[in-house]
Amino acid sequence: MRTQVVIVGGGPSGLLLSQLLYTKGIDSVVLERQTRAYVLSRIRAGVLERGMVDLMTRAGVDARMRTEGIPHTGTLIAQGDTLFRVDFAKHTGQSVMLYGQTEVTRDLYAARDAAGAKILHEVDAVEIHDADRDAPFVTFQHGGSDQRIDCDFIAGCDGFHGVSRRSIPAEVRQEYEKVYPFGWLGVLSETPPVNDELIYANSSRGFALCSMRNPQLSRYYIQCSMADKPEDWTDTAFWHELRRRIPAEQADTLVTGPSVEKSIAPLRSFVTEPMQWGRLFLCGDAAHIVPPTGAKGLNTAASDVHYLFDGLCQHYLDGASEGLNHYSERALARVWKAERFSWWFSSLMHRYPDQSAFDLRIQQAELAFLRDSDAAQKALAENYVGLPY
Ligand code: RFL
Ligand code: PHB
Repeated sequence: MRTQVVIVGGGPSGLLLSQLLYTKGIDSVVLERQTRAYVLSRIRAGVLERGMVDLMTRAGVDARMRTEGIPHTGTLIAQGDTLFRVDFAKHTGQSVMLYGQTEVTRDLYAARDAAGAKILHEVDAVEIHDADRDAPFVTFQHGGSDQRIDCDFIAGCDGFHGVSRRSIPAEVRQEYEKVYPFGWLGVLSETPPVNDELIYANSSRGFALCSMRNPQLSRYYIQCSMADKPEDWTDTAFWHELRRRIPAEQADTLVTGPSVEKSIAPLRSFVTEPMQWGRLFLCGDAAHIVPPTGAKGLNTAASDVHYLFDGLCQHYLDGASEGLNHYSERALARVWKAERFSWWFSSLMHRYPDQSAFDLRIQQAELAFLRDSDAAQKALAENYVGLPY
């Protein structure tokens, strides 16, 4: 088999790239390790930046997002029982869109199906060959047989545990990592959200976040120990703890119900450099991870896809190599700003096991500064709605 671009990984990065390439007549094949049902069962990001919304529009998959997504023009930050709002619209003239990653993925699958795209599920033993030469190829197992696809380029969109990053020789790669000493316990419940905007809460018992997917589906998180297992937390225990971490007024009106999903995510900051090796380009979680505070994971994956799509269009449509040659620098310049913001927002909102009395006072002072300073709120708003591509 032969194609122009082999895309390893059929998560949001891989599907979005393949759909964008299709709009320009560039051929691709997507190789996904899991079943489609499994990919669609993962509950992950919920907030889309303007750049991601624009990419969905360019890919022609924005119709349902436009009717079912909920634009948010601000967010609430709680410090104990006090609450203040950061107004994105006032500070940036922009908003974000509440629309789940699961729905983004579902819309992309529908569009790819309609176009008769080649997406192979349940592929195994994917290996990338000759990415540093002129004629790369990918081998894998599918449906019980060994297969090979020759291509011009390979997009490594296979997430943090994928094969693509590890295909770049260790001596070429530089990795930067910070692991946080806690996780997020997330619950999805078929209950109306406690508030019509998100609430990020810093409490003496640890961080909490009130988010949503739609007017009847809420997503809540609490900071937990990495030693915890989801099954350690009954629904009753979760709701009790959440109530203790959010302001009394919201705790009193919180509607609870059975969880329809419950999981624990670790918090990690990670970047690998470079994001390109010969004809192999890494996108999204394959190249970097952010802690979820600030919802930058999926959005940073989207900006990578934008730069790679731009480079591939230049190559195939204009015969220019500039975009592909500078992919890694362009993507990393924005990645590191998202890393900085996610790290800063995480540091501001969580309780750390080794936090001294001094550290706590500094955290409180920083929150007070954010509450009282227009300039500080503008900086948060600018990062939250998404830095320009
Ligand atoms: P994904 O979504 O991990 O998709 C990668 C795909 O590649 C497949 N794959 C392979 N396929 C073929 N061969 C192999 N060897 C393969 N190895 C892996 C996988 O099955 C998968 O389908 O990466 P992508 O597309 O770059 O998208 C990135 C986003 O998914 C990610 O940044 C966010 O979801 C991060 N994230 C969150 N971000 C937010 O902004 N807000 C959140 O609330 C939020 N919650 C989360 C998250 C990530 C989590 N992970 C990774 C554990 C919660 C969790 C649990
Ligand atoms: C979510 O709705 O899952 C969500 C929202 C905002 C975040 C992280 C996760 O910062």
